[in-house]
Amino acid sequence: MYKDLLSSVFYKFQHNAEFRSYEALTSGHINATYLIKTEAKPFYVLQSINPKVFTDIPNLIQNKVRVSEHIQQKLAQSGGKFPKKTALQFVKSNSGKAYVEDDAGNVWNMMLFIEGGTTYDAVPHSALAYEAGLLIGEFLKLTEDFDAEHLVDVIPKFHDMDFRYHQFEVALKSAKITRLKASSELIHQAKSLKEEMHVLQSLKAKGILKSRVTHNDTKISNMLFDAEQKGLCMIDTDTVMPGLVHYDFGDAVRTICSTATEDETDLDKVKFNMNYYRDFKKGFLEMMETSLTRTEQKYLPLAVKTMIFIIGLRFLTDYLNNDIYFKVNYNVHNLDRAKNQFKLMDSFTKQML
Ligand code: GN1
Ligand code: MG
Repeated sequence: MYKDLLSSVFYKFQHNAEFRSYEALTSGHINATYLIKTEAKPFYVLQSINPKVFTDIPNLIQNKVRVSEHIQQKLAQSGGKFPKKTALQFVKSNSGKAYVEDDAGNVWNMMLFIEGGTTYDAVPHSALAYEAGLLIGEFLKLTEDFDAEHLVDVIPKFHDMDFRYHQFEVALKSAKITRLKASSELIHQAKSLKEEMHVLQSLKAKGILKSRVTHNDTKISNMLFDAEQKGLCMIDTDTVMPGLVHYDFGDAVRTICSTATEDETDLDKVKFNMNYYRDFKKGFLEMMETSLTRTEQKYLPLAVKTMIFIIGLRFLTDYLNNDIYFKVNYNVHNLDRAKNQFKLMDSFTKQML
């Protein structure tokens, strides 16, 4: 059945390919994504965007397409200066649009599948942390001359601490007693860190830290590497919007420097790997050092703590709200994810700040 739906959506896009089979790509928490296998290569990636999370899907897709085209152009003009080899390529619909709607009103977009690309859920060794630093640094470098004004804020205040903290406080008021009890320790920690976790936000509000084009979801599984473990491109650009460089730096470190995945429930396994941090930062600064102000550089370590905190806080808030945002596989999945993030933050703080 689902095959029929995917096939019918697939043929609404411009190509001469023949649909053969599909595979669900399940690593994301938000959208539904499928690899479409065709009779001959290239294969395609077909994705339906979650309308509960993204309310302005046409503009979301336009953001992604524009940024990808910009990167493609820059790579073509750079004469091999950048190690990154490619950017996402979106396919137009038969009527020339960037997306199609199915009969149920779901909105789909499609990309060419990048052959030979691999993603990781955890970093296996230091060299990959360094390559990841180059890759995200390069993404920011290649987009720094793209006018962020041309991007629509698809999720306004996405990494805004006031907004996320307010959502947490609202959730506290309506949460079930059982869920409040189960998360009481984390709630206490979140409250005690409130002030420190607003520092970046207030520097932004004062104009001391400036917005630029940012990816906003730089977890390791959103980075594509080739067979030699060199960076190919950043994927999942749904949240490309104006933001602070700290968001992308901190969010990348959050998953790259953890000794376990976000879903690990054995907290003894969750630690912050300082060697990976040094190597990631080295790669990142090789690309970005000349673009960053002194103040921006000074706040990179705090960005790490802040981004681990904000994602942990969002998992906790969603747990308190009875799991209405992130996909969950079991009752305390979001609580486990929040505990995992708070443990990681603690390990980072003890070693670094
Ligand atoms: C979500 O797109 P996906 O599932 O990789 C979330 C990110 C979180 C991430 C945590 C739009 O990312 O902000 O960091 O989960 N994306 C959105 O794994 O909320
Ligand atoms: Mg995402």
